This record gives sequence, C-alpha cells and structure tokens, in this order.
Amino acid sequence: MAIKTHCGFVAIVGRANVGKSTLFNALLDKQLSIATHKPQTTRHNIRGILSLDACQLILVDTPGIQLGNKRLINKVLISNALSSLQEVDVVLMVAEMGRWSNEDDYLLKQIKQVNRPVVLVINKIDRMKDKSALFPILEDVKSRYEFEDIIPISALHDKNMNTLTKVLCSQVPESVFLFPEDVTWDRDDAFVISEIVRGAAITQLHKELPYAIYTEVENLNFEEDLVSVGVVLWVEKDSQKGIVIGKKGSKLKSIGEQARNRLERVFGKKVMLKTWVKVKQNWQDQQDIVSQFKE
Ligand SMILES: Nc1nc2c(ncn2[C@@H]2O[C@H](COP(=O)(O)OP(=O)(O)OP(=O)(O)O)[C@@H](O)[C@H]2O)c(=O)[nH]1
Ligand SMILES: [Mg+2]
Repeated sequence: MAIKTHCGFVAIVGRANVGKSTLFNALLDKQLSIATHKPQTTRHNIRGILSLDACQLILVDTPGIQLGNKRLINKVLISNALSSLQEVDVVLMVAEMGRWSNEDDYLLKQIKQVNRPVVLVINKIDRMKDKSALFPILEDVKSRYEFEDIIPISALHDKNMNTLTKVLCSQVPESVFLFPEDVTWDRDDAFVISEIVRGAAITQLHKELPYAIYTEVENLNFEEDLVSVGVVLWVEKDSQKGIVIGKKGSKLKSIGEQARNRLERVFGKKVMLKTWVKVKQNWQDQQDIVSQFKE
C-alpha cells in the first residue's frame, strides 16, 4: 500500500518582533528570511519549503502586525500578512511568552474570520527563569480561542521544533507534494541579495533609520567562481544618506563587509559587492514603491 503523504501551506503570523522569521529559519534549518532585533524587519511574504518523509510544509513568513503607524508602507505590510491567511491551509500564530498585547488581539480577531485550523506557539521560553510561570500563561491563552494546539517554543534555541513540525504535519491536508523535494524556497537570487544587504544595514543602524531603507539590486552577474553585484540603499532624506554612509564612508563599508561575508557563505563563491546610497523623498508613502512589497 502506498504511504499517504500530507502537504499544505502554513502562514506564520504574529505581531512585530515576536520571532516569526527566526522560527521560519529554524524550521527550515536555513537562514532564508532576515531576522533582527528591530520590529517590522520582514516586508514580504516569504515562502520556504520543508520536505520530510511523508509531509511537505510550505511555510509563509509574513510581516509583523504593528498598529498605530499611519504610513502607507505599514498598511501594505499588514495587508500582506492578512492576505496570507486566505491562502493557506493552517495558521501558525506566534506570540511571545508573557506578553499578550492589543496587537495579538487584533490579529486573533482577523484569524477567527478565516476559518482555518490555528496552532499557537508561545516563543522565547528560554527567557523564562521559573518554568512554573508557564502554566498561568497557557491557561490564559487557552481561554482566548480554541487553538488546535498550543506549543511553548524557543525558535532561537531550536526548542520544540520537532514537536511543532509533527503538529503542523498532522494539520495540513492529505496531498501529494506540491514542490520538488530539493526546492527550499521560491525567491530569486536578486531578492536574496537585496534582503541580505538590508539586513546588514538594519543591524548596523540605530533608531528609526532601518525603516527608511529599501534596497535595489543592479547589474547582477554570476561567473564561475565570482558573483559581482551592485546594490542601492535608498533612503528618504539627505540627512539619512550621511548617516548610512558614515564618517569617511566607514558605516557603508562595514555594512558592505557584513553583507559580503554572508553572501559568500550563501553562494559559496567570492562576492564583489558595490553599494551606493541614494535619496528618494518619502518613498514609504509612494504607491509605486511600496507596491513592490506586495510579493
Ligand atoms: N530570547 C529569544 N529571542 C528570540 C527568539 N526568537 C527570536 N528572538 C529574537 O527576537 C528578535 C526578533 O526576531 P525576528 O525573527 O526578526 O522577529 P519577527 O517576528 O520576524 O519580526 P518582524 O519581521 O519585524 O515582524 C530577534 O532579536 C531574535 O533574535 C527566542 O526563541 N528567544
Ligand atoms: Mg520577520
């Protein structure tokens, strides 16, 4: 008798900074989606494919829900995250240990409307010193919705990943695999490069500046053992341009170095990376630009 296989789409949703991208990467065992300590790092819905013996999960990492930000880009990010709910078989809601907020309430209200099985994970349990503190937290979240399952995890420390994978596989429908087993994600190289450079900029810049940046790849060229590529870091104001470049170009240089190291690991080749900083006034409110983030 043939083995029954399961396959389906799982949206990873949650408020900003709860650890969705870290979880996505941990489940896939790869650093595909940039994860940083700043909220609203993720802008696109990013799909990664996890193929196991009898189960294939197509995981969708989504932008974090953040309320109270009136800029157009924030509307697009929220709409990206919520639209993913309509397109998946299972919703994986990520909450943070001991910190349920009105943004979690808002998201749960949206999730309730789509009528899909919902698995809840409580992330960052490594921060908990006293394990008994978990019980009241579990009781509290249990009363909020009939989740299919509630699993405490630490995405950063790979805790309970196998349990979570098993639960997700039990929730997706019986189906043949939708992707070849050797495919891990559906983005092209230019996207990977632009995200790695943006990730390096976010980690090296302070305050609000990371949100003012988007990256664009120019002249990507693959040779036998060399990748050469140019990346423009767009900012909103001249003053921001100076900060990103830094004293005598020092900041841009260290952003470039961090990104190049990561790119060389990803591609397994030498990388020649050129970077520029340019200004596009108020791009976060410009329809033609932020609509690029709609996948
Ligand atoms: N202590 C601890 N920190 C974690 C854990 N998971 C994620 N983090 C940290 O939380 C921060 C946010 O992680 P991300 O994965 O970027 O969060 P996100 O939900 O994707 O954020 P947005 O894309 O901005 O919505 C990073 O500094 C992570 O290292 C965890 O299990 N434990
Ligand atoms: Mg993210």
